[in-house]
Amino acid sequence: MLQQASTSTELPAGLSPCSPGLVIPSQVNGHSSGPNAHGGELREDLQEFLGQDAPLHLLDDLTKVNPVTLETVLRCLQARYMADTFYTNAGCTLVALNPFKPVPQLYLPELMKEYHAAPQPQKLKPHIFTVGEQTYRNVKSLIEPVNQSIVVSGESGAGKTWTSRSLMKFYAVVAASPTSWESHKIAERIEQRILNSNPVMEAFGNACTLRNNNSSRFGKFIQLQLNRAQQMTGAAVQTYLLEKTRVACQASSERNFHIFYQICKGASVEERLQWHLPEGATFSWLPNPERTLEEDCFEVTREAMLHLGIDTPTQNNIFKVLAGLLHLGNVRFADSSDEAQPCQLMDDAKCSVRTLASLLCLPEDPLLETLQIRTIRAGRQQQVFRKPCSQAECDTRRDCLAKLVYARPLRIAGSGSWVFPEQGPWPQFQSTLRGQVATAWPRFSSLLRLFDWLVSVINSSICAEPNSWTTFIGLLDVYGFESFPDNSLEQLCINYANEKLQQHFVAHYLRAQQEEYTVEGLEWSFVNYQDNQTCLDLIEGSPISICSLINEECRLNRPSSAAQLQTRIESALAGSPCLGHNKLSREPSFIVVHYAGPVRYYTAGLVEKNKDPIPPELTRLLQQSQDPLLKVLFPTEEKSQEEPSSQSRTPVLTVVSKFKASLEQLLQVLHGTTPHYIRCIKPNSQGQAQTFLLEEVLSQLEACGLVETIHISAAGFPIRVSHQNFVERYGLLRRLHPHTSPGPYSPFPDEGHSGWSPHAKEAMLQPLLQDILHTLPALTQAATPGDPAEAMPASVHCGKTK
Ligand code: AD9
Ligand code: MG
Repeated sequence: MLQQASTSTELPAGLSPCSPGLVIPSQVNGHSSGPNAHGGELREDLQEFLGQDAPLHLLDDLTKVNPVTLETVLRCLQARYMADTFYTNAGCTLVALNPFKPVPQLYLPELMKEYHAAPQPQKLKPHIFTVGEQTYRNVKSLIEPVNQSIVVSGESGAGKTWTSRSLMKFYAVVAASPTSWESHKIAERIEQRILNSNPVMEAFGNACTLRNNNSSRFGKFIQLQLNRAQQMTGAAVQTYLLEKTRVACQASSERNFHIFYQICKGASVEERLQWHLPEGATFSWLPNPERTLEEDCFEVTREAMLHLGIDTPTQNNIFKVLAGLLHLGNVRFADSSDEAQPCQLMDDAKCSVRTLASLLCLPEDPLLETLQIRTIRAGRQQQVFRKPCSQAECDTRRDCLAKLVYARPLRIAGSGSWVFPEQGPWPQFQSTLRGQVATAWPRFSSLLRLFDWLVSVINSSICAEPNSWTTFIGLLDVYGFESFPDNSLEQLCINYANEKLQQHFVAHYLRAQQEEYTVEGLEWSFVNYQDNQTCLDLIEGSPISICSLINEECRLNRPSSAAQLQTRIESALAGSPCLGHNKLSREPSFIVVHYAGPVRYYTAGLVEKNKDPIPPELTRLLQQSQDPLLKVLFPTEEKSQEEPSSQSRTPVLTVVSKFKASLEQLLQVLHGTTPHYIRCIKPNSQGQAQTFLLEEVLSQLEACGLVETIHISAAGFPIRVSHQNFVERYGLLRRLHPHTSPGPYSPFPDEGHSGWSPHAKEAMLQPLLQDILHTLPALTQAATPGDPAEAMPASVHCGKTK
């Protein structure tokens, strides 16, 4: 693609090379040459093309680059980045470059108010606040008020969480409600409470990875609820698949969830004593503790929890249980030479078991026995057999215990993925999603584990009363596309989610819009785009896909090696162009060529992770706990959900099948909204400011189809209103014309007979004028590529079909 594209260095129309202040900093060229992220030299064609200075950093809209090619777009973004301009319009999307340095002036409340107050925010510099404000205005649009959503995408570390956090702050400022809605809760404004959900969820659900020091290990869709007066009256959070394996297993150079470091670094002397966390203690589930991150601030988390209504004793209870998990990680077993005998504890682990038992309020002997011995029920009488576990099995049970406390297993039969509070103002939220979730509640109430329970508490603290909101703005911040040296089921799910979102974009924008033009009979030359459907077919398609093959292994419950799974995938899906050739790796693996690049997934442990098995003895053990929090998380009445009988005929629910279902739900919610897109771009993978690595950015631009988006946006119709709506809304403009007679769409009922007073007419016209003021800038900005002066107000299309 790159070779075919033009390498013209022509300046964009409307800009002259001698415009004042157009000097690109010397670093631009410095950074554009030299070794790239992959350690090689920059490709010659890029080097040649990008080595020249140009005043591109003043160009706010990529639809006006001339010509629109990957090179020109890249060059423009580079110039803007080096000039500290991080946001750029790209037709229907906003490109957000990660500054990798504090830019406080970009997020001041005054600036938020400026965007909010501007008659035409589109005329201000591109910003996420423009998108925020547009979305906010659309919700109350008189033409077609409809729920809105902002989909923030980009690879890991690109700035999605930062962006959605900043948007939440924006709405907290512009849509603040006048009073607190529930007096019995902590007397704090609802929007503050909503903001406080971020540090809590990030402390428990984010971690330092190779790609990002504050990487989200769960997906999040937050629904900001607005009343008729456009005030934010509450919010609801939906989370997706927390990477809970991290509690018990962290890749080298990565870390556990932030909260573990926070308690170890931030606890007071008394708390250290209570939680058995002496200064300098080492825990195997706390790797790289010497690295101090800004996310390690315990006080911020505690304060936020308090504001959300989680009082200090409850907090201490949570932290005590987490400290217990750290001690659990130090429980190690020696190999047993006699299969009939349980593995014994390593010497230094005895103390850990004692401390663990005391912190989790569990009886010590049954605790140890549960880790060492498996009980099997068999035969008609369901006789109980006890079998000592091997050393590896003991380790697996230990890890499983930690995961069981931290997050709810996804495969629990009968449950969906939406988490609801025990009691909460949910009916309206549910009705928004009617048919998808209604059956899931309230069965969840007994199946919450620590993370889900926290989300549930947050929801009950921030969710609005059923009748206090009418519309919502949804913010989607999922884990970004990732590729590590070692990728497993977690990365497969994460990248699958990103493929789904990319498909949503492709379907909604690149495909649907062009198809609509064809149906409408408009003159349109089709812009080709990269459709990721083939990759999705490979992952989730029917009848055979990677997911179905992994599920099949779980269903048949046959012992199959990692190599066998690789062979099955390779032979069954050999025809897919998105299945890469696995030549280099010695370990069994397969390669998926994602829209954002190829990723190698190792098959070892994949099936087991997909089953996410929970030995029933572990649940029973935790039900014996006298700890108040564990009693809530593991009520004694909860039983069969996690213990499907061996004779059960219900299909095995696996992690991927549950994840697939929750993604389908998410997409249905998104389809019911008007989506807005923000593409976060990571200028370099080292997280360095002022460093724009061309090839890294290039691959991100290629992956998300930005150039195609720009082409379609530049030549297309940015505003699409149904014919009926348009006539109803603007029909009266005919009347402003002296030679037209009243038409069927007159806004003044009975005109000509009742004699509306000029005052009444003015009152009725007022909203229309507001509407026009709101719409007009977008109309006039709908320019053809090239000269902005040739902006075409005619770029509004009143469809026949819509
Ligand atoms: V992941 O998929 O969750 O691994 P994100 O969410 O895309 O990833 P995140 O928002 O966490 O990335 O951003 C990564 C880091 O970039 C942040 O921790 C900040 O240090 C930095 N960042 C991102 N955006 C900005 C910004 N607008 N201003 C300053 C930023 N720093
Ligand atoms: Mg994130």
